[in-house]
Amino acid sequence: MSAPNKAYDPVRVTALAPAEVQRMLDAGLAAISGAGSFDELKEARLAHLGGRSPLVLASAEIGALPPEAKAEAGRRVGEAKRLLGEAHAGRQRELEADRDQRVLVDEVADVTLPWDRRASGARHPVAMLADRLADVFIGMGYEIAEGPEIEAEWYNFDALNFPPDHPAREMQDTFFVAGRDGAAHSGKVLRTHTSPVQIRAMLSRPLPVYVVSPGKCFRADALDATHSPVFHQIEGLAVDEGLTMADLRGAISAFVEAMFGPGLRTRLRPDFFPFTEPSADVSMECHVCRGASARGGSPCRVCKSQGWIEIAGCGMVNPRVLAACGIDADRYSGFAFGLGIERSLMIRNGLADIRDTIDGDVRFSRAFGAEA
Ligand code: FA5
Repeated sequence: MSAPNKAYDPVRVTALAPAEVQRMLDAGLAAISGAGSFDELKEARLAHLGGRSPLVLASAEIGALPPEAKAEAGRRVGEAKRLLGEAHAGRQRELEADRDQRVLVDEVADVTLPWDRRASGARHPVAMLADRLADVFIGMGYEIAEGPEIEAEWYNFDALNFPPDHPAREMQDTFFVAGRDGAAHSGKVLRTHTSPVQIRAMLSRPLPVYVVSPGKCFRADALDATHSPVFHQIEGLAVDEGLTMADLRGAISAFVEAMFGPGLRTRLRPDFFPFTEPSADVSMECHVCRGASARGGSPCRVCKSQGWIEIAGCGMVNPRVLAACGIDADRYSGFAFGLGIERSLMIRNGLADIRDTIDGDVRFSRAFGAEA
């Protein structure tokens, strides 16, 4: 602040002259009324009413005026500040009203719009069936076991008693993983079935073993209505003292009943797998015609009027496999079974083409329900 003027000095008080105060007031009012946003209004307030604004700086000069001019200058500046303050408050209210109006329009919720327009995802029917199949066995006391999809050839073939020249090892059936140095074989394959998980379970778990293992498998099969190069199986394995084919049959019947309802007969016919002895293929009575189509009833699309549907491969664990896993085959015996999940889905839901399960068309999945 300047020292009080003894003599009235018009130069020193130019800032407080009525025309100058009026000019500052007009500039402030114009800035405030022209502010189009809260930020601009804040800027206008700081520029015209803030501590370093011309009006506030000028008011600091009032003390330097001769007494006879102080009161009048004080009133003039005070009035200008009051008017600016009022204009600021008014503009603030206008901007707030604008904003509230915009929010009402922009954020309006039309409660009449359909709430389910955005399709919710659905789990894939193959994944749902795999869980359901596993649940049936978990209910019987089995545990879930897992193994890698890129599997050592030893687990996929050797430990399962596949001889070195077994046709399943041929390039046309198996995807071999190339070696790092360009070698044709790395000793690894994309597992061709879930049976290597049997070996992993027997090597890593204490006896007795009761496990199921759902998972992805790979075969160099051409894609057609019933084959896919990538598909799923669920494997079951029980190793305990005194297990027989009757236990295997009981497990399979319980499983068929849980999946397809009571009263369907099951049938085991001799088959061959290197890792089971004896081996069998499992069929169940057709759950649609209950065998009637094969007894002269009307034709059945599901079992192709055979009356039976093949659902799995199975057998008693080959003692050589038990031995490869360090299990005393004189004391323990085991049974195992393996079932294709896509094929089971096709049987259960009357699908004609396995390709529907891999096309990724959500309309297909949705037909099975959007289970979370
Ligand atoms: C096996 O894979 C044996 N590991 C099953 C087994 C386990 C036998 C334990 C004994 C004891 P198989 O090659 O038959 O068996 O295949 C089993 C099922 O996998 C078939 O019945 C079929 O449902 C399914 N499957 C096989 N290849 C394909 C494919 N390319 N596409 C879709 N499903 C397939």
